[in-house]
Amino acid sequence: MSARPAYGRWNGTAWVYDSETSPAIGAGDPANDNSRSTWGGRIEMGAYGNTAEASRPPVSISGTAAHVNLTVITSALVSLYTQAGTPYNSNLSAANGTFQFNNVPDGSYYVNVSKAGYALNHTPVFTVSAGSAVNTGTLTLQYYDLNGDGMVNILDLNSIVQHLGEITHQPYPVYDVNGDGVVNDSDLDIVEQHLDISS
Ligand SMILES: [Ca+2]
Ligand SMILES: [Ca+2]
Repeated sequence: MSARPAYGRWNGTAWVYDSETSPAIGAGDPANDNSRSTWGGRIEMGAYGNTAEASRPPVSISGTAAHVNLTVITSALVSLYTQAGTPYNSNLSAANGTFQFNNVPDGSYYVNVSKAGYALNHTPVFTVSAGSAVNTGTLTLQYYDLNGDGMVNILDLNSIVQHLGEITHQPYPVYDVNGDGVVNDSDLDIVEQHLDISS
């Protein structure tokens, strides 16, 4: 059990990347049967090295969901899709807005973030390969359901009208949907373009 994996190994709390690669694998004890090694679910990596699956490095994709003013958004639905649009995995953003997908196979993907009352956002397609740790950065979402009744409707437009001209304040500029610091016609226009988005 002295051989290390080609790229990454789980040390109990995080993936560790060793500088040694294939030579260490080739030097592994031939008595170790690695033919059944699988990639993905295994944390205890006692045997590795002689299969493509075993030597595949872990890939992680992470990022943050936030409002346009960068206030984090918790419990946003974060979905990882293949380039072809096939869902691969999904998760909810954490209390600090972050999300992460681990052990993603090599390939091309995009990340979609959505939450009720918000317009969805997604990343461009990006490609991950051997040992990648991709951070998508902050994905911002526009909030349209201003009164929180589950629909983007005339009531939301009315609420903006009632606050027109107000300088917005932290932490959450409810009526300043485009985050430019003031409640204005631009906010009305945006919400109007997204009427009837339901939760
Ligand atoms: Ca509403
Ligand atoms: Ca505004």
